[in-house]
Amino acid sequence: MNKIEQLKKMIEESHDIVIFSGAGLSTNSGIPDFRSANGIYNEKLKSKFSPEEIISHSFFMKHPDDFYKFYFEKMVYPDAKPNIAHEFFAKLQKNHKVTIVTQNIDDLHQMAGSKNVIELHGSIARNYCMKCRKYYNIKDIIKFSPNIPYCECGGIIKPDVVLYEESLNEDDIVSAVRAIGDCDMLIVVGTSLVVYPAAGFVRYYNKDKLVLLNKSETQYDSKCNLVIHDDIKNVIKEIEKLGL
Ligand code: CNA
Repeated sequence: MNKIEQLKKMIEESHDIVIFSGAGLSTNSGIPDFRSANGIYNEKLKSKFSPEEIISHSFFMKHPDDFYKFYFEKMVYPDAKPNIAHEFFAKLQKNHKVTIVTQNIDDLHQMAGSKNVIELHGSIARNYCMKCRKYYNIKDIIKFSPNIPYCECGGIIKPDVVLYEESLNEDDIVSAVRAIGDCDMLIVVGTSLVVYPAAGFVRYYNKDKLVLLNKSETQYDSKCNLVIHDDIKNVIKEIEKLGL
């Protein structure tokens, strides 16, 4: 049995599946990830600050103008559409209980039709005034690009995205850990597994169907029951050819 056949068999034998996704899932939608060769961390930036510095809480508070220049240019892709992989994971819901635990902030799982999505790092789709808490959607704030979006009350609008130095939402942590601990299959896809605490959640999986679908190696490869190092779109095309 080749690896794709093994993956198909594991999926068919599972009732409760968690998809743990990262930025690599959305590169085929035209959104660069952070750590690939053509990812945001390896680009030559105009700014003297590193991406890690810029997308931190303290930087946002001190330099919202520089933050938003970077954010609108590098992190917000309002025209991006779900790709074959988002769609495949959404279709899995027809015959399986599927929970998506994502580190992505791009809203593409939901746009593909996935229902049960835990967004560990928040979403670009939601934005709140820091002064009066008024809600704004992405279209509301993109009008201001590349400048700071301001609320009617004069307050600065902040994306509901977990920046470096900020904590993850407690309810999301509990839900993610519970889903991973309870599921019978965990598919980790498109993530370098280096951003904590999210990456550590994989450790709560305790059964024998831990699958890693990622272009490059990760620190968890040796702990997985099945590892496929390929572009996720090739994996999905192959498994769909087998009728899944
Ligand atoms: P990362 O550290 O950039 O790792 C991405 C991983 O995906 C790498 O190991 C790549 O080898 C792999 N990869 C890239 N393209 C593909 C592909 N087509 N098929 C298979 N594997 C691929 O990103 P992580 O998600 O691990 O890091 C977590 C950060 C990235 C989170 O805080 C996110 O919010 C943040 N991020 C999100 C987005 C998004 O929402 N689309 C984009 C960029 C960064």
